[in-house]
Amino acid sequence: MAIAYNRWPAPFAARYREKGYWIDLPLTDILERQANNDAIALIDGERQYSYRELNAAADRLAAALGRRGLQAGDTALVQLGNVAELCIVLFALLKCGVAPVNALFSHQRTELEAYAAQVEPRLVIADRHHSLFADDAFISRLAALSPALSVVALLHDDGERSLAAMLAEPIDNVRVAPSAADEVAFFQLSGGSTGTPKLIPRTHNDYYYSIRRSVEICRFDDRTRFLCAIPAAHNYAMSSPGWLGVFYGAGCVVLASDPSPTLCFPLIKAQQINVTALVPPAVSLWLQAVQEWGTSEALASLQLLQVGGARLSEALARRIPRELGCQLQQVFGMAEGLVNYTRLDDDPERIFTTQGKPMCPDDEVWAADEEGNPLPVGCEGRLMTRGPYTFHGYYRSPEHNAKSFDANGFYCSGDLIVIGEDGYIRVVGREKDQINRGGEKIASEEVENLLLRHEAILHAALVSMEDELMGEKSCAFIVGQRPIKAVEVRRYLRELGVADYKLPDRVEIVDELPLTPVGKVDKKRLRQQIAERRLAMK
Ligand code: J2J
Repeated sequence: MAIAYNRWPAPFAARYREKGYWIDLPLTDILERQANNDAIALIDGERQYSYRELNAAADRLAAALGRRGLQAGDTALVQLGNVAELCIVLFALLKCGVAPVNALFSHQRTELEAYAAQVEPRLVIADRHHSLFADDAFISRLAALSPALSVVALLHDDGERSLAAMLAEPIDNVRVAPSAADEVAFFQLSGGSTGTPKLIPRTHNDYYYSIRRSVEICRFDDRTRFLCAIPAAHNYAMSSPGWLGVFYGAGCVVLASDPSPTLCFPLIKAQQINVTALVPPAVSLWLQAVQEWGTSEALASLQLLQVGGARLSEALARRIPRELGCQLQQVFGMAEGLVNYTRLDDDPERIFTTQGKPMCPDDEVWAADEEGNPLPVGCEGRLMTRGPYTFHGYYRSPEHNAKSFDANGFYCSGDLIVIGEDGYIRVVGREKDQINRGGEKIASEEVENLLLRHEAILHAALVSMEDELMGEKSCAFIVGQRPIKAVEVRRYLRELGVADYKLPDRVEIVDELPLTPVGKVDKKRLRQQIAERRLAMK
């Protein structure tokens, strides 16, 4: 059975097909069109795969999964880091129509359980080297949440759950098939602003368009040598144009486990990398490294640096071509769909000062006032959008969807933007209750709910505080029944099993939380309070 999701209204789907955005091919086409190509597609440390080998590996795994009864309409929970198996697994799942949630490697029990409860996976693929999967206790917990769970395959396992063994099985005569192009290919993770992390169904048709158009704008081709040093499971790394875009263009992807200069600079030199994608804090670290090491010679092959995921300051933007010796491209995207790019031949001023313009002529983007009415060009408002690759609803979340979309199906991203005469967008703020910690998104409500489960915590509010490196960090204001120390709060959250980046960077114990006239916690005041307190301490 196909996975239920909110479809595009029929007239829109017809138009997107007519205009050639939707081509009714499954995402497996990205790899299969290169099935006889012996060029190197993927490098992970000492291991490398040609297109032919990558496709064959995905075929073998798809057959192994098919043999175990997995089929179109099933779902999977996948948690792998930046390793070759992440790419192989994704294609194998696409080949047999199984739609995965690709959790980030930094995710812990709370996140994975929330995803499992929503998609009820029939399959789990993870890594024994992740603390959650070091033994089988957590797998039993997942099985309790998902009665359908029948297959578990683990990287770095040499027992009966070995992913490597599954990858080595012969194909035999197993027949598998991808899901139809207008069905769900996989779920992307929402940055979120609610208590439970939301999932975004993405179809083959919409996602394939976003990849092809990104490849066109960023001019990826068979000479592209892309370093993937941001989490490969993230939408940015997968599709803007990301590693899927590189594969579409028949270039080469080199994986790195993190964006640190000590790891990446030698890789860039050794692999003659010409394009990579970063978040702003990593850019700061790269600039600092070049300054300290006194040369950008290691980066000589690098031509294009994409920066996105969080606001890039104009000052930092201007330093990129000067100090790193490459061109900058700003990318303002979201896992829900819409992606904006500065164009490669744009005037440098535009590249330094805007977050680009929508990639598709049929992306409808406007700024709304508080009543949801369109504002004139140049005015600050809420980003509203719909288009051929922007979703129409979070998975199984009718109530939240009712708030996130207007009556005409426009999605409200929660970003505050200004759209210029020329259609270029500047991101100037945010309305959603979320903290953007250097590209990693924290839904305040999710952390607050976890804090409130502590026996001594009466009220909790998580707000952002400015940070030079990360852009934003998080501060938890807590009203307790007794004095609680910051370390206790963090230890508590860690024990509950939440990703490290969600742990409050700072904890403020207060007697009460300020309220707005309508009785909601006044987060604006809290943000001011913490800013003033930190200023006074300097
Ligand atoms: C300011 N804020 C930005 C930018 C994202 C490409 C690039 C990024 C993402 C991503 C992505 C920003 N300046 N340049 O999926 O395909 C903030 C906005 C946005 C939210 C989306 C892609 N680029 N943001 O970051 O789903 O607030 O996707 O709504 O993780 O990140 O976050 P996410």
